[in-house]
Amino acid sequence: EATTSVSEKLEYTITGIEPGAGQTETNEKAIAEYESLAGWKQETASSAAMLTALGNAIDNEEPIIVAAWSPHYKFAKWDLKYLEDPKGVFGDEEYITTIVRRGLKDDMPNAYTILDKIHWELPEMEAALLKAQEMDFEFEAVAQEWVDGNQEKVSTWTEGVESVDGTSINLASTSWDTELFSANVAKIVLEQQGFDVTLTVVDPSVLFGAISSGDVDASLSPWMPTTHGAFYEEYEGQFEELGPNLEGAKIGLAVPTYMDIDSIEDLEP
Ligand code: PBE
Repeated sequence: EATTSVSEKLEYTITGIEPGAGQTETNEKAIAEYESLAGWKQETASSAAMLTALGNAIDNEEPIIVAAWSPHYKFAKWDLKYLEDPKGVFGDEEYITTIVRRGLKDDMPNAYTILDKIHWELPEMEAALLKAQEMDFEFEAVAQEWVDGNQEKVSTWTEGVESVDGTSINLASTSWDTELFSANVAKIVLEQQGFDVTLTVVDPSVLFGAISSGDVDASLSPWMPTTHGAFYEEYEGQFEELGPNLEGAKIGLAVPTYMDIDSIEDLEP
């Protein structure tokens, strides 16, 4: 049977990403919950390794099943489809939210106001991610170019906010493209406002604790409600959520469109 041979060819393996990604847990959950994935495993390494494996498979029209999320340039670069997830393990729509440490509003009202206003439309973010690919993922430069080209939008974030004189603020980001872009834009905008910004890249597991302890002032990186929901719950009440900076994100398992399966349930244990 065709689907059996696909699963066999895949050696019952999902090509995953970083062990510390929120989605790595979600993939394990899918493996545990779907009968069609009984006996499957995910191989974790990095997003870069997953993308290399995906590109190689597509070059050779071979089957592959990967941990996927959007926004991400892979959907513009290749013809991919998310596998249907009838059990809803990967949730429906995700949003990316901005969180800050408690007390930030009183300590740094100017930064708080700006962070609260930073928001992207999905097509805008997708365009920025394509640009990043062209610019070898030099996110500082990509963010600077975006800020330079979008002064009108930036001014809606900073309107009426007084400048400061070198106040230090610590931002943290996870290591994925959307987050690196948004964090670098936030850094530049806060620097324009006179802040001395330190940006640190951390794992999602570290992020919520660092904000909760006050070591980090703010982050625009959490994916909710599914991807980082467990971390969010663990620290709930110990940080402040300012709300979505991007809506319409998604995570799931994806395959090249030439593959003859549409659902996680089309796979074979
Ligand atoms: N991601 C992209 C991350 C968050 C952003 C879905 C790969 C994760 O923690 O899984």
